[in-house]
Amino acid sequence: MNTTDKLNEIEQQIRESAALHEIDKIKMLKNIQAMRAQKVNMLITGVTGSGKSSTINALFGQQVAKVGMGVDPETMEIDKYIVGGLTIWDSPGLGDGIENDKRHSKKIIELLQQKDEEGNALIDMVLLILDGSQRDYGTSYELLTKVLVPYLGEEGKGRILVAINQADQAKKGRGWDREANQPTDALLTFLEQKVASTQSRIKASTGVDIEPIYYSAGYQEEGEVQIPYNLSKLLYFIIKHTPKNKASTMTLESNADQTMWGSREEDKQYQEKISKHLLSQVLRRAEKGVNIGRKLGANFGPAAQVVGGIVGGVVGGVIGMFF
Ligand SMILES: Nc1nc2c(ncn2[C@@H]2O[C@H](COP(=O)(O)OP(=O)(O)O)[C@@H](O)[C@H]2O)c(=O)[nH]1
Ligand SMILES: [Mg+2]
Repeated sequence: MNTTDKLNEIEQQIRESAALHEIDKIKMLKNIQAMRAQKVNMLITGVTGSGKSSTINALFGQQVAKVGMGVDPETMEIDKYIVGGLTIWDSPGLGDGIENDKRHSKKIIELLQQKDEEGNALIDMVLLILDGSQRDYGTSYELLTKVLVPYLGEEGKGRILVAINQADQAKKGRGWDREANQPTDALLTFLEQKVASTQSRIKASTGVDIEPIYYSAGYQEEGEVQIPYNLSKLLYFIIKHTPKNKASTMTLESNADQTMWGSREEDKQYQEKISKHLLSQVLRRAEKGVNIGRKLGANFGPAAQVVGGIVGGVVGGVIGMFF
């Protein structure tokens, strides 16, 4: 089901629900109308091989981007994927040689300067992917310093998310618990240190405080499959770095395959946050005083409980486990 179908289904179930007040229904249907029209644009960048395509596929469906394809530098265009209301721009970062770097920077700068119909910046958020198996992020720091931070503008700084992929390969595969698909404690410590040093390097070179997160997009190769790690966390941080009213599109377009989103306690906490964000967008201004509390229960109004059930049932995937 695409976003339009999902929203139609949610709308219909809200209309037909005997448990909701008419006034609340009208407000929610208006919210859904606004969500339907909402377009969101994200730029994914990072050195070739960092896992941009794999990440796009893990987040938004396995068929979106081609994995393991280097770009042809001569004809280099920024790849563009349209997933319903979400447009993903996929561009290599720096590190492909002086000439190519110039071309890539120019294309990214052009994109960052593009405006939408309302005259606002077209790009809503930027995901910079670092390769966790590498140690030197010099070219990515340069991209941040010379391109992303200056051209996103002052208020755009909060729109940059730095994410370290291939957490499983951070120590050449050592310390990765394949059974549990998560790092051992030793690797966790290593990853935390990597985050801290990356954060201070970014601060030193750009003056901007950006706290990276780590994850693994996973891979599928010759019958071997490794599912993602911390993907729910990644989606939640993407949402957090996107304008609030636009981020629901990302959840609605996210991978319907529930197994991708993980079932550890930490995964569930992020799934809960993602669920509440989407629910709050449907409930906006409806049910006066509605409080998206810690749990669906005492703090939730009756409408929120009903609508949570409807939304969770229709959207499934990353939020299917919460409601
Ligand atoms: N082990 C492991 N391999 C990964 C991960 N993410 C991507 N890869 C592999 O890294 C290679 C490059 O990935 P790709 O998504 O094409 O990178 P891109 O050039 O940035 O788009 C492919 O062979 C992927 O299967 C990961 O989290 N763990
Ligand atoms: Mg790619």
